[in-house]
Amino acid sequence: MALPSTISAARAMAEGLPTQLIHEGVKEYPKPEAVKFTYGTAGVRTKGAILESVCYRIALISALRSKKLGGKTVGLMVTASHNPEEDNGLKAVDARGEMLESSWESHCTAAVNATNADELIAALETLISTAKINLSTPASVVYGHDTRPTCPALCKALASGLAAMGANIIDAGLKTTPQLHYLVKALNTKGTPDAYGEPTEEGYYAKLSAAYISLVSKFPPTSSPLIVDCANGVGAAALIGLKKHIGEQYLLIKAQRTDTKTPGALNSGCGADYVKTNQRLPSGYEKESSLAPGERMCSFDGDADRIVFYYLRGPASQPDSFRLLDGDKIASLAADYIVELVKKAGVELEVGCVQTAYANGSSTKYLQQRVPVTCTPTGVKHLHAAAERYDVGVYFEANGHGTVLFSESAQRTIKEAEPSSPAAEDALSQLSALVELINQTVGDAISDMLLVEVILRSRQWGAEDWDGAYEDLPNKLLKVTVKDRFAFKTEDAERKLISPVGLQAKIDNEVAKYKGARSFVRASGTEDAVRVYAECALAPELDKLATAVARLVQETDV
Ligand code: 16G
Ligand code: MG
Repeated sequence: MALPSTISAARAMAEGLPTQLIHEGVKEYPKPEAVKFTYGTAGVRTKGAILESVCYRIALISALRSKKLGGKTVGLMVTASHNPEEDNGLKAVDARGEMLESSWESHCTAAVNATNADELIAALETLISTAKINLSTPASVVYGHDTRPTCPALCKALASGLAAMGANIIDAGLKTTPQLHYLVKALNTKGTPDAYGEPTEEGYYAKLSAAYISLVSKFPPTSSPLIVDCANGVGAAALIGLKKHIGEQYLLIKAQRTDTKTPGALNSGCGADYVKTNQRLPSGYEKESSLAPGERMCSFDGDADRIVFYYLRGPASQPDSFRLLDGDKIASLAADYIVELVKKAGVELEVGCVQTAYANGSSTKYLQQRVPVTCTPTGVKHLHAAAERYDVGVYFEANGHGTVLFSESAQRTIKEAEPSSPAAEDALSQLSALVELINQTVGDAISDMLLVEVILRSRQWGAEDWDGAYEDLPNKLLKVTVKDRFAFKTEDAERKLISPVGLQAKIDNEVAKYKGARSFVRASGTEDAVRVYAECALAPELDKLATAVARLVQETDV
């Protein structure tokens, strides 16, 4: 189908939805039969080969979202993050660079499951009347994609949907997910007093690198390189871009797993999810590199919005040498550092931390002794919203998704404060640079990597010093396949099951048998399974506890 001219489509919009074009689009991108799509925590995610209809339809909704927001630019990102290469997905980004407003998710689900054009148009009309959208408002949408082979076809479907709606289309090309979020925010704030940065990929590197260099330049450099596993994904390209802006005297990086061309390489035996889930080095690392004990290493995921660090305490051949520094450890490092700076700066700001039930109990205990801590359900949007309630909200999932949010008033306080001493002045200027360094729109592997490097450099710490903050409780994550995962409903930030009735009491009984134990069960938002998390004080008891809870889930499955 040829792309309709934006002007004629825009004219048609003034009268109503471009129904003729939508009929053509649905014909060109038919919904696969017998597939039910869900727009959930990570947008829609499934096999890339069956996603064209989803892209076309979510594009229509994005144009409506932009209209709803008075023509501000919204974003679409084509990625399946840490999932295997044949998967793909689509995620919508709102005008301030945050996740799509959650009340729109059900409209997305309705639109992607409509079986024909009339049903789709009806779903869009419901959205238009519910959200009171003025169709004559212009629309603008920027989209980007990761390195998956299905991306070009999906982007084509997406562009076709945007053109049908007469939207202004900005094709950002290959981007990390956080870069796309950055672009949305930068485009919408350009030329205003809140300008976030140049709305280009170069602008992103320039902003981060300037802040990073100003933060580290007064500390002696670390001589050992940071070994970065790019998951054979888009993070590899971003790292090259970043290195052009930050000289080796400031950051010595050894990039690994940068192969974005070999089919099947993406996230295979590497990446943040592999390292976190298996609690081990990327596959093959031991053989390739002469890994000195203590050397800092980190892994991005496939779209570079997640990062975990790790190091070896002894020789790679010893199984207990591997030490993980996950999202919880990053949160603790960041919260400590920011609390200290706020104190030194002499400003009144409440620093708080947001975690999920997956946070290791030791990290929660450590953080609670220092800052207020909130627990939310899994998924970035929940943590992000809770972090916005603090002046400075540090949020991280254990899996490495996270960032730090400085509220508008906190930013003003930092900017306008009158320092009472040279030390306070220095702390204030470091806080100002942190506001620039940290991607405030969403967790960002590159920005988080730089943040960790800044803190380690300023403390003159190695990985082992950082690791010393607390000792993780032994923990395990199991996946149970059930008939209907939606039967598993939770409350109290996913820490308690309310359905199936009676199961929670049985889990509590089991947990009570072990020292310092905790376990919870929740339905996955991204896979057709139920997840079981267990932790306890004594490592030899862990398997028994996790298996017992998993068995309870299986027995209750109806
Ligand atoms: C998605 C979420 C991530 C969460 C994960 C949980 C976003 C951008 N991503 O990847 O935050 O940790 O889902 O997966 O919100 P699960 O529901 O399958 O356990
Ligand atoms: Mg990701």
